[in-house]
Amino acid sequence: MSKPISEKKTVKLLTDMCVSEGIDKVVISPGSRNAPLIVSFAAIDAFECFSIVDERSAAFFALGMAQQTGKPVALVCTSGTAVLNYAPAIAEAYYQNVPLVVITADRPGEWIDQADGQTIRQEGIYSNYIKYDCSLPVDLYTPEDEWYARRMISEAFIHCRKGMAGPVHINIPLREPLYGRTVHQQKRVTPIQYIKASNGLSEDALKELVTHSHSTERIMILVGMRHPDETLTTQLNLLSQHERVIVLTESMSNSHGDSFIRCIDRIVGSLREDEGPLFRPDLLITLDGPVLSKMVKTLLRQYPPREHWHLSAAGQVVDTYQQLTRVVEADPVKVLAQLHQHLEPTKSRFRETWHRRAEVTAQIHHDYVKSLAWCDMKAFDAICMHLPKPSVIELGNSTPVRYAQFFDNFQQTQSFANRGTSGIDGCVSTAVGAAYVQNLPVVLLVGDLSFFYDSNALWNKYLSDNLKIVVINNGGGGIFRFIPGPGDTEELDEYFATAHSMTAEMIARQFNVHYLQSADEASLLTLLPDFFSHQGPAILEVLTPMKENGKLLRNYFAMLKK
Ligand SMILES: Cc1ncc(C[n+]2csc(CCOP(=O)(O)OP(=O)(O)O)c2C)c(N)n1
Repeated sequence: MSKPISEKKTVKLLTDMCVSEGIDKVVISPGSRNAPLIVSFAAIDAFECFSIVDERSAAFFALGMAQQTGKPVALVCTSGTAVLNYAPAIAEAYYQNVPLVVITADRPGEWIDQADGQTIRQEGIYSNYIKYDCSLPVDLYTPEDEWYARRMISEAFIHCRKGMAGPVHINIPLREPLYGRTVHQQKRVTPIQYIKASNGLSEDALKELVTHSHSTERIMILVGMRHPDETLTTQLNLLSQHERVIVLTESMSNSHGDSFIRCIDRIVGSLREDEGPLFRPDLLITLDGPVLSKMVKTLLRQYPPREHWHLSAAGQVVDTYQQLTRVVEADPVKVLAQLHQHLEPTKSRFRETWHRRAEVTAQIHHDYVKSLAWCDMKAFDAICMHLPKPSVIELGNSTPVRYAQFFDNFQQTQSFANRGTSGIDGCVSTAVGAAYVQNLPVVLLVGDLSFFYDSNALWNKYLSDNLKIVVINNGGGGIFRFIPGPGDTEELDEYFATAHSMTAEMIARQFNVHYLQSADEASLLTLLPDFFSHQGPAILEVLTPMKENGKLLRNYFAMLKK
């Protein structure tokens, strides 16, 4: 039976993670705010604890041990100037590449700068000489808090050892009372593992990946926003031939293959409550680049994979699905090639399950769009059928980037969008810049608010002939009529959708850009060929009924579920 330790959940998590990460030496300096840390580290047999009053010397003592063993040593002190006294040894460890895990107790945020004792601004206090720093939540009230804290502690250990070793800082705010103890329920904590594999996976790591992949009939490779990369696409195509592998891509994945699942939202949007487990992977493999589909994110958070490997050239620790088990710092192409070489053919219905649903939902999609009255979705359908081939698509944030996810044609072009931070503020300027250096037609699909917001993009001497801008003018921020929440408020028109009746015509005239306008399907179909073949920059404004779009999009998902 384990001994009682501090009742603080953050301290329990931190000490558990220190055990899993193999910390065996802890240098403690006395104090009150760090009492929960002291009683816990001292009570756990896995740690050899040292007591040194002077924090400055304590930190150099830890440095000496870590320097000789090459293993991280933990330091624990109270709040206030105690923290500053670690600084000389931390700076030395930083330039000497010695791994130290610096744990400082702190007051909760509301007490900082309130003339309370031993309280200074501790977050980021060593910022010039530290490989990673974080401040844990004050308590772990929700599973999200726990996931957040676990991820930050994992990251601290990763950065402590990654590449050139060095010091990391975990600040831990603790609220009174500080001395309560309890015997916690034993929970398994699994730190995120970090594997460095610049030249591909080592024999051991490869063996593990292969063992995992062999023990599963359900592997999902989810590709988010990426620049076109032929070698990656080739590897993904090879892997997608396996019965137990599905490759999910989005319009901005810029990776195309006959066996890929392209319109993710169509499929995930069709799943009933009880169907999630059928579509869940056991092993999820992701690459750098954000994934747009909220639906697939929700699915994977609700039905988490047993293992999630993130392959990242930059070694980024990104846990979008809250279940990350490993980060592999490597060229993903190399790792996927190794996986392909070792993956034996196995009977599995996983790929078939996804593909069957893809076929069914494709049919529903086509029937629904065909039957639609005039609206944004109908306009997208017409536009995507007339896109010049080849062309480069720039997608405005808000609904354009999401509508593009539903249509197959958009999955077969080169598509880009400002999804790094998803602002509506620079979509037009980005397209102007892209068109300037691109020989292919560059087609921007953008909402009216995003267009007006960034209409200064046209006040620019570098508008090129290949630039074609389609403004989907639905009289405001159409997204707010679709997402749950704003639609039920009386502020919808004025403050969310910011309804208006402006058009882009005068702006086009002001900047001497060719302008066309359509307000129904027949005129759009007539104008599209002229628009795309116009010799010079052009704007096609498509007017759609403001209030219908949200309803029709909601109906679309209702139809998919039927
Ligand atoms: C700079 C910035 N401000 C605010 C937002 C929040 N926002 C997201 S979508 C949106 C409305 C966009 O409307 P529109 O461009 O007309 O596209 P639609 O919703 O009709 O597709 C707003 C204001 C944002 N993403 N970026």
